[in-house]
Amino acid sequence: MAVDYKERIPNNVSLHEDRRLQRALEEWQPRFLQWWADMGPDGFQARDVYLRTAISVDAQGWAHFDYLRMPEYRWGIFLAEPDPGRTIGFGAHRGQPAWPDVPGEYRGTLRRLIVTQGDTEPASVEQQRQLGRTCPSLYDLRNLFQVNVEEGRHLWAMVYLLHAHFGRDGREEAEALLQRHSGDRDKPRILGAFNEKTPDWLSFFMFTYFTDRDGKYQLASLAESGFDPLSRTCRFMLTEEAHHMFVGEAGLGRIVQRTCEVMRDHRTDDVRRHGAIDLATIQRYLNFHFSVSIDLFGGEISTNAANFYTAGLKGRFEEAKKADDHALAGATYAVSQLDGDRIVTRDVAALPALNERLRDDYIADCQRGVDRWNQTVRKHGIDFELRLPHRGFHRAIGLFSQARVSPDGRVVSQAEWDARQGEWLPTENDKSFVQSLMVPVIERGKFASWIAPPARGINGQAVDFEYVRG
Ligand code: BYC
Repeated sequence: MAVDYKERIPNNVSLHEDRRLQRALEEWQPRFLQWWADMGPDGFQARDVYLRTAISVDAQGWAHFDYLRMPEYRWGIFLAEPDPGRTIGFGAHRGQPAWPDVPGEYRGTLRRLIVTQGDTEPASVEQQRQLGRTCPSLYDLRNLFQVNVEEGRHLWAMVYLLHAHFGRDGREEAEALLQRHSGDRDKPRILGAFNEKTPDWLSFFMFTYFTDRDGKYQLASLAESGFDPLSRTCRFMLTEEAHHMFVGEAGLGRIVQRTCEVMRDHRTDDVRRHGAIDLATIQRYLNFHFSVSIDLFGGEISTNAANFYTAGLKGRFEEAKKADDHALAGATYAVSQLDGDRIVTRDVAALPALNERLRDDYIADCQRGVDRWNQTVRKHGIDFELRLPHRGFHRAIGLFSQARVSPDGRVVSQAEWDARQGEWLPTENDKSFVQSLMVPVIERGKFASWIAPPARGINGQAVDFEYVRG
C-alpha cells in the first residue's frame, strides 16, 4: 500500500475520495504545525536531521532515511493493511465481523479511549522540548528528533480517527488535543506521567524505556479492537514505537556501561568525580520512572477495563495467543492487594482485573532490559544489581496509592517513608548533579562523559556520521 505523497496530507486511506474529511484535516494541519513550532523541539527547526520517514506501510517501504528539516517532515495518515475477513476476537461480539465504523452504543467510550491515547503523543513532545540543547551527541540528538516527529505522527493517527468517525465532537476533541499542554496548571494533559518534566537525558532514556513501553502495551491492546480503523492505526504505530523503546534500552545500557568502565578503570565507586552517573542514582531514577509508568495502566480493579473488553473495544496483550474463551465471564485472576499493613495476592474476577493483567505483561517486559543492564554490571565484576521496585512503590493510582510501600515491597510507616525516600527516589542533589552533566556535545563522533558510544550507527551509517547538520 503506497503512500500518496502528492497530497498535502500524505496518506494511504484514499483521503482525496472524501473531500469533506480532507478539508477538515487540512484546516487542522496549520494548527498542528503552529503547535509544532511553539511546543516542538526548541532551537533546531532549521537544521537538517537524518530522519526516517514512512513511504509505504509494507515491510520494505516504511523506513526511508534522508536529511530533512523537521517542520518539513511529512506527517501523514498511515493504517496497516486491511485484513478483509477480520472478526472480533474477544468479548460479547466475538466472531462477528470487525466494525468498519463506530457502533453507536460505543461511541462515547471509544472516543474517550482514542482521546486518552492521542493526548499522550503531543504531551511527550512538549516534555522533551528543551532536550536538544543538552544532547550528549549528534547520534542521540537525531534519535530524540526521530522520536519527536513520530509522536507528532501518532497524534495525526488519533486525530484522523476523531475527524473521520466522530463528527463534530471528534473535531472538537482534535482541537482540544492541541490546547492541553504538559504540566499546564489550567489545561494539563490527561494522564499523570505526561505532566511530569523530562528535564535531562537520563530522564529521557528512562521515559523512552518505561513510558513508551506503556504505549506499546496500550497500543497492542487497542490493536485488538473490534473497531477496525483503530486496530489498523495502532498496528502501524507499533512498528514505529519499537524504535522509541530501543532508544531507551540502548541509552540506559550505554549509561550503565560508561559508569561501569569508570568504576573499573578508576577503582572507585565515586564515579561522579569522573563525570559519570553512579548506579545508585540510576536506580533512583529507575524507581521513579517505573512507578509513574505503571500508574498509566489505571486501577487494579476497573469496571471501565471490564466494559472496554466485553464491548470488544480494547483486548488483552496478544489476545489471540491466550488459550481461553476470550470472554472471561467466570474466570479469575490473581491480583496483589493491601491487607492492612501486608501485601497479599487474591484471586478476583478476571474482567475487572484486566488493567492489572496488562500491567503484569508490561512488568515482565521491563524486567528483560534490567537483566541486560545487570549483565553489563556483572561483566565488569561489580557487585550491584539494578532492580524494578515493587509494584506498590510510589503509586498515585489504584489500591497502593493509599499506602507507603518500599521498593522491596514492605508497607512502611509515613515516618519511615519520610526518612528513607531520599534513598528511593531522585533527590534534589541527584537532580542537580545530573543537570550539571547536561552539557551539549555536538562534535561529530564525540560523546558526553556519562554515556558510552553506541555499538553501531543508524541505518548502516558510522557512529560518527553527521546525523544533524547545518
Ligand atoms: N492518570 O478505571 P480506571 C503512550 C482515571 S502511553 C490520571 O482505573 P481505566 C505514549 C481514569 O481515566 C499509552 N487519571 O482506569 C508513551 C478514570 O477516570 P473516570 C496511552 C487516571 O479507565 C510515551 C479513573 O481514573 N494509552 O502511548 O480502566 C510517549 C478510574 O480509572 C489514570 C492509553 O492510555 C492516570 N494514570 O484505565 C508517547 C490507552 N489512570 O472514569 C505516547 C487508552 C486512570 O473516573 N486509555 N485514570 O473519569 C485507556 O485504556 C485507559 O483510559 C487507561 C485507564 C488505561 C489509561
